[in-house]
Amino acid sequence: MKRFVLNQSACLSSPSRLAGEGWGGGHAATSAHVFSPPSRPAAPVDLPRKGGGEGSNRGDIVVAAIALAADPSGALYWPEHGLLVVADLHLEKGSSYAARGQFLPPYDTAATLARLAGLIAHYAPRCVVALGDSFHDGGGPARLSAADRDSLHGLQRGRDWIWITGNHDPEPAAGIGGEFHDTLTLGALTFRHLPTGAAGDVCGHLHPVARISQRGRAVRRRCFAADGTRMVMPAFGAFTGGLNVRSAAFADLFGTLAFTAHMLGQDRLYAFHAGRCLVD
Ligand SMILES: [Mn+2]
Repeated sequence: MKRFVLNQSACLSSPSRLAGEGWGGGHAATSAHVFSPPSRPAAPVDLPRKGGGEGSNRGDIVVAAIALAADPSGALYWPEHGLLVVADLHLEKGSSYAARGQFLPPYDTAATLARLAGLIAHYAPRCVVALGDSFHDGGGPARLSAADRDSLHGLQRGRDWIWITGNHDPEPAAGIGGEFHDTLTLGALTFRHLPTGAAGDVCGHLHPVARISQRGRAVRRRCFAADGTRMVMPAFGAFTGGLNVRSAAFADLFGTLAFTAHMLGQDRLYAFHAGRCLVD
């Protein structure tokens, strides 16, 4: 398996133009591999207050003592490295289904790229990491429309772009720019598609969603699933399905229900102990 260890020369080559004040951190990194110990403990999970307020974790999720800014869109930003991470884009899912005679709305790629463009404009990342299953199938890159391909290349201009391989897209593809790697290790964190349970893993693949009951009404949202040691990111792509965090796959990964579902809200995250989340 090809592994990639990020060093100072990669992803740290261009000057920082950090957007998104209030995410914390934000200073340009002087070393890719040396981290100060966290100045505060891991953010406690805020459970709903009586009356329905869900509580907010203000967007920071700690993994292996590193505070990552979790965006309500489902992306992750690591300010110290100017690193923006998105998982499971599943681009060209619509055209993949259409080729098999099953209709899905055809503009999923454009919609996903537009959301990604908004994030890139906001964070101005030095490096974007797509955490695997970036295309729904191996033929996806060739089916990109000219407009979508131009959009993608526009997003890549002036920054590094790393495609992590996934089970849907295990092979490097032509015409989509970027570099292809199976994993990316940066400091204490390893970005990979399939969860392994290892400390410091930031993964995708499972498309976590959480379901809770608020004042008698069930709410089901995509979420980050994390326990302070490892994280599973939500799928970023349009029209991607989700797997309930109460499914066995998550119990297998985290060992117990001692993890947190950080549900994606309109403009912030809502954190719930997994044990509070409902099964489907
Ligand atoms: Mn996958």
